[in-house]
Amino acid sequence: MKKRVAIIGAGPSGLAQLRAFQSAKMKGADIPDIVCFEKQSNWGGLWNYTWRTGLDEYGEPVHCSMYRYLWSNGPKEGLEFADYSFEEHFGKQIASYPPRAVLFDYIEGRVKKAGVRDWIRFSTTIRMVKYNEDKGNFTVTAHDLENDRMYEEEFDNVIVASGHFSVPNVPEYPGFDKFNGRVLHAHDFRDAREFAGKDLLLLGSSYSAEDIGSQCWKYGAKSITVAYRHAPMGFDWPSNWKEVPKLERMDEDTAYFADGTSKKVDAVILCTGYKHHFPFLPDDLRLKTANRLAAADLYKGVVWVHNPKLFYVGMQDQWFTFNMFDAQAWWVRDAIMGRISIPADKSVLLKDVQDRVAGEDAGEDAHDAIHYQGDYVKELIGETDYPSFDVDGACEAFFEWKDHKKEDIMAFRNHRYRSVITGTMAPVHHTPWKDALDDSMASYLKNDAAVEPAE
Ligand code: FAD
Ligand code: NA7
Repeated sequence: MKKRVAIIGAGPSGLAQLRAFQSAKMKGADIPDIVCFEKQSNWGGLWNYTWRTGLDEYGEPVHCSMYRYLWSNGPKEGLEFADYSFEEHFGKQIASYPPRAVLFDYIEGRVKKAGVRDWIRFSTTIRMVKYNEDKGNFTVTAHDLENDRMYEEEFDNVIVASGHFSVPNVPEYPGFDKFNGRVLHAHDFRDAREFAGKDLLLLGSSYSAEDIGSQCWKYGAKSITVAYRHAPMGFDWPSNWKEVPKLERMDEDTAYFADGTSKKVDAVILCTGYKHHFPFLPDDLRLKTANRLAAADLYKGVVWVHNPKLFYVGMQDQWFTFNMFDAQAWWVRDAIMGRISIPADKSVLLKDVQDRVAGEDAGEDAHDAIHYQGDYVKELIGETDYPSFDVDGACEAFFEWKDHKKEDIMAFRNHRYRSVITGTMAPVHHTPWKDALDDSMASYLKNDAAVEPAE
């Protein structure tokens, strides 16, 4: 009997897993039967944009946390697939910070080429996964949303690739209930134009605060005030942008901060992060971790230490994204296919997790963190047949990116980097980011700048 493998989620991580198995099949391997369950009607995960917020047409929580006008927040040279370059997909090199639609097209291009769409059951939410001690396998309960039908199937392995930037962390502050304006979480933010001419308060000091604030600034917000809990982001912000210490309370129209200052605002956007949330997993299978590079309880960052037949892909905080998911997916594939053996002694698995946590904790800054995750990617790739690529070169792109942000936070997306896959330098984008209001793929790809050849 062939093994049966369930993959939960067809976002970049789940798609990496499908591509990993398909690539083994293409090379003649006898791969397990694969079923990928995806609750949305299309693939792409967070990159599959919807205008919807709250609940979808079936009453399911909307997965999407992305918004209109979202451009990549890091250089594409840090995430390029080693087996499918941007040049292969677009027929030319493109600028370094593509908008969402362009990256969606790129993600989709690889899996269309691989021909794995039939392996996915769309509009199907996983409701429960249980481990059967007697049979040594899992029972997966799925809900076919279109036909409103629940059913169970058994699998030898389950791979959780359901993402962890979808279920919002929503704190409450005194006075939110009295505030006359809108209070929303970044997860429900969709269109910056809604806030043109408004005074905005954002809570948080990480990527969402930086980018949603920047979007609102770009599309005409009157002012941006960002309240940080521990430390400010510290960029050289435009004149109508201020960082202030922690929010203490609000009244009908004013926010009061820990330094005694206050600001009249029209709306509050909670850029307060996300929760790892797996309502379909019982206690013995459910990952509980902080959003960090060394996730809890995952041997090699992917194997559930308490039951090594269960895997998680993409659960770490992310400098590297698509190429790290690939490294993980290739490794998980090989573990399932018996090409890599997982130590039977649980203490070895736990020690591996402990060492990874200590390794991350020993780092002092973002530079160390980038190297740490780069080394992790190298480690996994080194144990599989995923095409090796210049991971250190990708780290360099991240270091430059950090410097460019420090130089000018509203202009870092005007820079370009060299592909570590093809060696080609990206062209300069035709329009500075702050002036490029049209984020469509057609507009972005209208780039006729000459491509510099590889060195
Ligand atoms: P997701 O993309 O979240 O996909 C998970 C999939 O699982 C979804 O399709 C979901 O519908 C499905 N699913 C969930 N639960 C179930 C269930 N019970 N049953 C069936 N299916 C289920 N990364 C970058 O590289 N560059 C960026 O610029 C960037 N910007 C970002 C901006 C925002 C606002 C956010 C939130 C994230 C951003 N990211 C960015 C990081 C992002 O996490 C990754 O790029 C990537 O989407 C993660 O892929 P994933 O497959 O692990 O998770
Ligand atoms: P992050 O990176 O997890 O950051 C969450 C931020 O929210 C962080 O600055 C936290 O402050 C802050 N936070 C969390 N809880 C609170 C409360 N209760 N009050 C105030 N501030 C709080 O999430 P992001 O959404 O920015 O980024 C997630 C992904 O989306 C990322 O990978 C991007 O690619 C896009 P702290 O620093 O802990 O003081």
